[in-house]
Amino acid sequence: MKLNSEIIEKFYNILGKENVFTDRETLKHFDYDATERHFLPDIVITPENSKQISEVMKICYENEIYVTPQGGKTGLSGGCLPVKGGVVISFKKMNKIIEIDDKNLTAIIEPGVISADFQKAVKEKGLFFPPDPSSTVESTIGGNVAENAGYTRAVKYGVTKDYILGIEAVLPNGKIVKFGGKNIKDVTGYDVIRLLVGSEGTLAIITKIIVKLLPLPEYRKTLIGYFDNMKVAADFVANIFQHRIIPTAIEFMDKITMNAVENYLNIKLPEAETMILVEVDGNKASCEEDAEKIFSLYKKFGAKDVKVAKDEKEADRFWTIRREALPSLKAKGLDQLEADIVVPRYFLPDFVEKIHKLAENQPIEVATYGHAGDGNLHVTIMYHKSSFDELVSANELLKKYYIEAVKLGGSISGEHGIGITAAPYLNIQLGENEIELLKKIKKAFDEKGILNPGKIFDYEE
Ligand code: LAC
Ligand code: ZN
Repeated sequence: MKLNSEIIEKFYNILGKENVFTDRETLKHFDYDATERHFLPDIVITPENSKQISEVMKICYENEIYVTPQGGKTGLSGGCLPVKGGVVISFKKMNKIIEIDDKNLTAIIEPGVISADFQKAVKEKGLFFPPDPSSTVESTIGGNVAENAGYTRAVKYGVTKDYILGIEAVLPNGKIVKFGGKNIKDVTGYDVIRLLVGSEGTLAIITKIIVKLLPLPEYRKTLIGYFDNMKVAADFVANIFQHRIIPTAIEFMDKITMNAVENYLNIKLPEAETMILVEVDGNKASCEEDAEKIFSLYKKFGAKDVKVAKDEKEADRFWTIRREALPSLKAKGLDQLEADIVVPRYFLPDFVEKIHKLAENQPIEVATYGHAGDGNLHVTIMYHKSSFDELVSANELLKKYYIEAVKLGGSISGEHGIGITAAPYLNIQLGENEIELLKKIKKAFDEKGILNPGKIFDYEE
């Protein structure tokens, strides 16, 4: 059913007029994410608490109105896009850090908290929340939880799901549920928390999050180096692990990405096939020791321009080169398809080689960068939409990449989610039985299919 004035009136009563928007100008601020696709919602609401969301959902459930939760709009798979219109729930006003408990090492936060703000708040207390995606200054914790965001520290610290101890959520029918708490251990009933984390806002609307914190590592050491051969770089990476060192991050960028970063940041990088950044953290002595070993491994494997950051400022400069990969490629101004592929870590160079081979003789440019330590690479296919040939080959290539990844035992998404961009390819990785089970789970939460429709399954352009 479409929204009508009677329903909007009810929203005014629940939320107050100041939290309900129907004018086109405002709606346009909520119609996109980092995929740069646009879908206009019919109405945007900015609730202030879970009770209001519950009341709104009861109305939407009864009237079968589509609802899409939305965080910082930095997603790369379209997870927060209202592809079928309806209501967008923005968490702008549910952005409070309710508590940082330094005795239990936990925090309670609302989903609209900006990741970087939370990072800062815990750091000030000498604590640490490892999940910190590249989009940290804009993305919200709720979005990170919904997408089970990865980030650069996953090699050592795991991904977002490893830090979520408790969740409060509103079901599509308006009922409020709570699972978990501050406990490190809890096996009561099914692990609904794990199910909701990474469910891309399709099962329930997360309204409160309890996270686990760690003590802030006292020290970090960041190194950067460049290789002429990606396979050698992979052997270098494997060797770090063989020396029983688990770095905090191992990041890479190929030549095309490096060139884009050079242009975007107006800097000069060494001529090479690939850049590898390695960071270790922990206590000072062990960091120094590990950094020394890693430095000699860079050298042993023939890397050039190897540098160990002298101080925090220099470390941040190394990180900027890597963090700016995505905006630098976007700045090239071409149409893009993006894939967020994972393969077992050591197969990464074989896969990158395959990617470039498949793109040979195509009127298309393909760049790769990402998290070498996780075998997680972001593939950016750049083309001109206006050319039918390029459009067709870009889409064919994307599909081939997914097929090759799965052949290697990989996955079609490591950290960006399936959303709408990877939805047409879900059956490359999952079989009929698996998809059937996922659909039953969706139905158990959302029998009318009103919550975040068109995601993960059956998306059609
Ligand atoms: C990154 C984002 C795009 O790794 O996932 O920079
Ligand atoms: Zn990434």
